[in-house]
Amino acid sequence: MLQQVQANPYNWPFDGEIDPSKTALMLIDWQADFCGPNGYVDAMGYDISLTRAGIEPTKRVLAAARKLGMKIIFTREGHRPDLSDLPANKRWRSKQIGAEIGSEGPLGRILVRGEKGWDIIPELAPMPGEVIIDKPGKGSFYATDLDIILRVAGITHLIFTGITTDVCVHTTMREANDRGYECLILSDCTGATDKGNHEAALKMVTMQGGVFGAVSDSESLLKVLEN
Ligand code: C5J
Repeated sequence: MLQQVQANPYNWPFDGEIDPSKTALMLIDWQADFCGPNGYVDAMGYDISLTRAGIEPTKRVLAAARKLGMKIIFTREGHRPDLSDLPANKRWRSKQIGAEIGSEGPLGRILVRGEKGWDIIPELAPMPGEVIIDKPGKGSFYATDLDIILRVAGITHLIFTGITTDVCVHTTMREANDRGYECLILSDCTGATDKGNHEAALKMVTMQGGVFGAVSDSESLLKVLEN
């Protein structure tokens, strides 16, 4: 068992010590389309230095979590090559901003499964045996087998890294919180397409006594994991 992590608005987890056998590290959508040059986020004109900022701290947390034998869960947002799981409004909106999902780009077809842009970046590549969840939406529980995988493995606590803070990370954390998982998000292991949105998303977590869980950072967590 490991001691609590310093976090806001309460030291995490709420129920005392961290049990690594009941805790999973979540790596949400560390895909080239969200943080690589010429990917989806880049094509929309956003600053990818904001979504890349969390790569190095997440690498350190991932290494520590692997050493402790914690469950590691990767997710990927993407669609079937025939786009049969792509809602018309999602496609239309992406076209409006000049990065139509399913269209050809420098990293292959945007957000399509199997393409270069859809791949997880090499810095945070999964190892054999680690779970990868493919999802068509922003949340990682919708239209996936994530919940059954966590429950069969006896996981009750989730630590979140990934991109983007305000979209896929937040949606997944909210879905997890409603399912009773005890959640922690790491401020420097996440990033958004807008700095203000990143900060607002983190602040939202801390309201109402920790409405979706708690917020910490890699340094505070590593102090506990590497102790
Ligand atoms: C977005 C994501 N931002 N992975 N996806 O569209 O957060």
